[in-house]
Amino acid sequence: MKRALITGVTGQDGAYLAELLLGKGYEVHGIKRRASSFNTKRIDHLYRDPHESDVRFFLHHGDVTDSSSIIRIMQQTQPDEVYNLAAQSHVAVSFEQPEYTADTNALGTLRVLEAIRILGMQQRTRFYQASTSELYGLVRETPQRETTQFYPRSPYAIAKLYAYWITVNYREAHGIHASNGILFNHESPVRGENFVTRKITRGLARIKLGLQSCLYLGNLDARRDWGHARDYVIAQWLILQQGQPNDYVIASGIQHSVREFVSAVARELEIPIVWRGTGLDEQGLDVDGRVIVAVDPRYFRPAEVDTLLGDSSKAKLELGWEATTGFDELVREMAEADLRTAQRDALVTKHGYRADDFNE
Ligand code: NDP
Ligand code: GDR
Repeated sequence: MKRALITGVTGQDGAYLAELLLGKGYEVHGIKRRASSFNTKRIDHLYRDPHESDVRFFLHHGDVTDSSSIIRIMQQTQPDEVYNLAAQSHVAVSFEQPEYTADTNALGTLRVLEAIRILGMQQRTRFYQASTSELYGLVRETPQRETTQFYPRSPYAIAKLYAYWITVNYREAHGIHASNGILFNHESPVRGENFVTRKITRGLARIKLGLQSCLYLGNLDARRDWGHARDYVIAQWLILQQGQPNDYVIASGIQHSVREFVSAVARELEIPIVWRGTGLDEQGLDVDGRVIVAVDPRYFRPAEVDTLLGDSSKAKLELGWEATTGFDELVREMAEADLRTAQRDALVTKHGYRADDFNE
């Protein structure tokens, strides 16, 4: 039985990856952070009482800013594969917490690689690094591929640049099977609520049911290459199954603007939107002329990544990987999930309770 260790197991990708690996018969160990409230909502369906038989999913308290916890967990679990997904993953937040972001995203990666080296596991343990299309930032070539020059535009991306290169360095210097997946934006119904796609599906679903009056967004002209997290974790696994370590762009190859994402969700939820204004004064009005979407400059970033579009031909050729969930299907799945949650919240509110009282 293969054994995997996932840092960031409580996040969007961690949850999909743990489910994928358990389905493939792996024993899966995940690192979770101690928090004052439950942070395992995305993986609770996978967790079983350790007293039951045939339990293959285990959680360990740890933090990638804390070397000793990483070394201890690595030593205890002796994984064949390590997926380093832990990160302060919000680009806008990284401008407010640049030092913490660097500690987690850059040095955190170094600490995981060092744990492999210190414990002498270079020959046994394969390493996957969650690299990102944000490395391309101010794009030098379209579409972006593995050879495109990096130009990071945020503390988040600059920390991830270090993580990318330290992964390459440990491969070349210490012979570790260490690879980067340069993943473009990928989303799902369990995407964090403050990333733009989920903010839109959740916001418009709540507006439809009268739980919220307006959705405030930042740059509606930003263009992204959006795919589904379920497809993208398959690429993460495939990368570690290759004979040789390497770096791969993982993308859908299709690009949409934030405004187009809003329109697609509105269509799906049958809320007709008319757009008025341009840039700062941009508004989306419903059929009765009410403002249901508005630009709030507070969501603009000090330096923006305007456009990203990936070319994953190398992954197709060498891994046999392709994105299978299209944009419309992604929008539908996310909008339907948030509509169901909004319907439940509306019912609870109607009966005089607070929706939060019923959230697990
Ligand atoms: P999430 O923000 O959903 O998950 C991040 C995970 O990292 C959470 O489990 C979080 O724990 C954990 N974490 C944060 N800080 C620490 C720390 N100091 N020590 C240990 N764990 C920590 O991100 P995604 O699942 O969307 O992304 C996974 C990885 O892939 C990230 O590294 C991200 O930067 C990268 N990436 C994501 C892309 C995307 O479009 N989703 C695209 C390209 C790269 P907690 O739950 O306690 O907060
Ligand atoms: P991104 O994702 O920064 O690409 O990073 P996000 O969804 O936060 O932003 C995408 C684009 O939408 C614009 N935008 C808004 N963004 C947010 N969050 N909130 C808003 O209200 C809003 N309005 C407009 C942003 O300016 C941006 O241009 C994600 C993360 O998952 C990273 O960890 C990952 O590395 C990259 O994707 C690939």
